[in-house]
Amino acid sequence: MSARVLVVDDVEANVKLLEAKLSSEYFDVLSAFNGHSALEIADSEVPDVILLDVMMPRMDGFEVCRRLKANPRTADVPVVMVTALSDVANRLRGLEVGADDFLTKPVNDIALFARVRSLARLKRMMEEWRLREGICGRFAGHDTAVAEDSGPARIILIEEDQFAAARMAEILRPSAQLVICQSCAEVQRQLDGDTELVIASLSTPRGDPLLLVTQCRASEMFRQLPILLIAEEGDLHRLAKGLDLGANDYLIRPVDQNELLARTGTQIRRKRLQDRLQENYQRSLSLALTDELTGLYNRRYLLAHLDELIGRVNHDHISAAILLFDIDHFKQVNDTYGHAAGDDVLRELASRTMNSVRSVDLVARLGGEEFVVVMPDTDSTIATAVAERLRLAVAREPFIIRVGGVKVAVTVSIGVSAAAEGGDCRAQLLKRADDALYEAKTAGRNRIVTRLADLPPITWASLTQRNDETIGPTGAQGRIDIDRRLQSKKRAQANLARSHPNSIPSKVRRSVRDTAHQVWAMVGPQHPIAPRRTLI
Ligand code: GH3
Ligand code: MG
Repeated sequence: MSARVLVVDDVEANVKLLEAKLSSEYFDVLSAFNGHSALEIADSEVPDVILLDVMMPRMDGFEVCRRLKANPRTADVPVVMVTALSDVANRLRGLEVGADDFLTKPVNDIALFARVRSLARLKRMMEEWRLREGICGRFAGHDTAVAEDSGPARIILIEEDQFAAARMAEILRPSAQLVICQSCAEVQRQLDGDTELVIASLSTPRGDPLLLVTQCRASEMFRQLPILLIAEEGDLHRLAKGLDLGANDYLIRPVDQNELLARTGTQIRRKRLQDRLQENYQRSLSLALTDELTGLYNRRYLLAHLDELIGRVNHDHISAAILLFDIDHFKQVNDTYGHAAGDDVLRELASRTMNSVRSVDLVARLGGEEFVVVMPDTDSTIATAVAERLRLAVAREPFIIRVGGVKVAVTVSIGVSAAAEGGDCRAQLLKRADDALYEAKTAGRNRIVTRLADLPPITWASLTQRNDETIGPTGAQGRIDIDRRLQSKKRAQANLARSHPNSIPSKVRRSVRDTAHQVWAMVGPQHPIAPRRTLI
């Protein structure tokens, strides 16, 4: 991964040295020689990481860092303070103004590269979540409020040295719920969805903490779990490996109390922010695609789904049918029992509908008191039978209104239509179902009407006919077009053979089997028409 790094130092030789080191590892390097130009470049270029010298004339690194973190454009850019001062007071001051890490001059290459890579990775991930949250928030029409950080964090600590473990526990306990483990295997048992941080000593004799880092990063559940490594001064190689594998931060022994508190605090705040962004994203996604009242899919999702399905009907020659239904005299329910009672009826209808169809069928609220069921691999005869089952499921038992427990008799009228191969589209399919629904309403309600397309049915002859359409343009592109059409036609033959074996003249049965094998060879085994014993 290449990252853009801004190097800030008033001594040109220092800038050149870091520039050379970073460029040799294929990082893209920007440079600034004072605080003011650093702020300008950071604002306009938004780098992935900033390496910031502390001692600079006019504006020192602490002030630059404070301003970077106060600017919303640069607040998420990780800042590494590069300093000759390794004393605790300066480190703490850096953490207070929002620095993410420190490197002490002369800068160790391994620590530098590992740090920059790990921080750049973190920034990109946060950007991705913020972007998704922003888009989905707009899409779903709600704003993304910041959740308050709350409660003590659950931290797992792997530390074989009991004295060190007890000391760390004493420091962390007031703001954390600490679980101390003696081995990596014990950590695996203790890890759960509530864990917010793992602190792992690299010198743990029982199990390899680096393996634990790899395992967490490979698992869906713990991919985002912060891991803080504790290393000895002489263990920098393993530490760099750990950071490369995905550990988030580290502490060098002897561990300073305030640095431990500051670094655990930063990781936990990040994890909570990330969880919030992820939750908002998922909520926005579901708000954008589902109906709030009933929990069913909404119109937007339904229309996109229908387009997709009709594409498959036309291309892969599967069958599909829809039911469009509407509550009879629903206005009277509202007028008699109130709007809240009407809402109860809508919710109960959604639930009865879900219980009347298969799990592969899609149930959506088109709007108001109008609903749609989309059924793949279903012809009009079966769809009409499902419609009757649904009509009875609604009419058989009265609906119970929550407030007052009143029983209300509800019925629905249903229009049924099936998608026709050879050029049907979403609008026509919905129009036919809507016409059928209108007919059911005018014929007296609480009934089903099925309306089919006025298109010639697909026959074996129409599929085997060699017409001019299969002979496309010549040349390489023409060849590809023809291959695609033949592929589609052969797939259609194979599907017809599977769904209606009796419609095939016996003399072509052998050729169909060959066709199925040929198509299978062309489209690969992942395609559903892979030859089956039952085909012929
Ligand atoms: P028909 O048998 O011809 O369908 O008659 P109807 O009364 O069901 O149809 P009409 O179109 O006259 O009335 C539909 C009513 O549905 C009017 C509207 O206020 C109500 N409605 C639409 N959306 C909601 C909703 O979300 N909640 C509630 N409670 N009522 C709704
Ligand atoms: Mg109605």
